[in-house]
Amino acid sequence: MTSLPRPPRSPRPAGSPLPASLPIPSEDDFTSRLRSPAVAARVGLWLGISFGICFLTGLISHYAQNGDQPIPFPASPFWGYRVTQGLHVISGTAAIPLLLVKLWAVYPKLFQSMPWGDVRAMAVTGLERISIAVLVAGGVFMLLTGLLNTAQWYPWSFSFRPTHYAVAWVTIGALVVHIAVKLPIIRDALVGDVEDTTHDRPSAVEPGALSRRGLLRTTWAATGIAVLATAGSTVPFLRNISVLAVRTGDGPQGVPINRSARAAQVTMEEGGAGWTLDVVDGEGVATSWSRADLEQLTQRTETLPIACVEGWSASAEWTGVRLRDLLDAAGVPTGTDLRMVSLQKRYAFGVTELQGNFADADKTLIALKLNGEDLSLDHGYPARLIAPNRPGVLQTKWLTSVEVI
Ligand SMILES: Nc1nc2c(c(=O)[nH]1)N[C@H]1C(S)=C(S)[C@@H](COP(=O)(O)O)O[C@H]1N2
Ligand SMILES: [Mo]
Repeated sequence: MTSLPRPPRSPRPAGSPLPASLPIPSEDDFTSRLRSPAVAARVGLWLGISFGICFLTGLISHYAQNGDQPIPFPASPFWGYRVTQGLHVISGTAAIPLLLVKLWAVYPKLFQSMPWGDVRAMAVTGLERISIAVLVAGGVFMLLTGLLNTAQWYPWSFSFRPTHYAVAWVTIGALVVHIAVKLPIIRDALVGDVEDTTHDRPSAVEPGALSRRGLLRTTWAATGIAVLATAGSTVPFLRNISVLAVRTGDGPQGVPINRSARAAQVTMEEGGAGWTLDVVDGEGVATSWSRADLEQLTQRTETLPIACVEGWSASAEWTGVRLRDLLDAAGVPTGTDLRMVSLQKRYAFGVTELQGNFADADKTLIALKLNGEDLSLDHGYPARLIAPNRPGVLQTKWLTSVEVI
């Protein structure tokens, strides 16, 4: 194709306070024909799909962790949360290379000049730019905080979950606005050929280091590698190639550990001879069980995953007493919400709420054993909660009492 003559650089408005030497480029200084809506729309389509999956699975995770659930989060299928949270982390990971390429492809727009003089056009352009600024800032914030969360690193002082949740809504709102505004171009670009130049900036005429198809193939490959490098955290057969993943199965008794007994300041003595698991109702302690008492009761074995909100999950075989059996012995009616209280004195999650439908589920256990051995202290000895379809963070270890709310 013949390259078009390079259009003149757009003049700065007279009286501009910027000294001529400041190297702020104009949109027309970007000449690569790779930075085209034909490329941006294709990468954007997959980025939008990733954001969509991430948003929906994030809503599920947020709801599952809410104390207040107008419609109770279901206790089945037992693997549901493992799948949705796995998808959440995988789609978020996939979005990182996609967002980088997308931003690279549209970067020149940052230097687009305003339609000075035309008030209406200025208002429309201004609003559109604000929505893009919100979208970019929100998207980067979501992916960065999510990524650091999977690394269990919290270099900030705000509370992760409410902040990640609030910014998610803002980001998705800005994304919807962005897609609505761009829909005609997106549609044109996606039905047309990738080499099509209809919507290109006039200066985007120089061939890049790659062809457009080459750039897209590289992007899909980078996305695939990013996913494979982390998905082993949650997809068992990928664990051996997932170099960046917390390996499923690493850790004592074949299950990783998120917070150790040491970090939670729980000692073996506390779970020793004097330990009991008390069921407490409005009138005080209804029943009190030592570990030996619990071992005398009917033992059940269930295969259930720990699905950590931070992205890893691992399935294991848990043995112990059905929680409903203990509640029946204590005369607690079905459908009762409970507070699961642990020996832990530091940090959050020492106490969690268990909705009635979870407390009553057949698979919900007070586990005493993991994969055939007594629980290790780090896995919650002497007794821990393990319930189906429940975020890992709420599978309370080192239980000491179960309280009726
Ligand atoms: N008491 C208490 N229980 C807890 C935690 C905690 O910090 N304190 N961490 C939770 C988290 S975040 C996860 S993912 C699971 C992990 O259980 P595991 O260490 O046996 O794999 O335990 C949960 N139970
Ligand atoms: Mo977790």
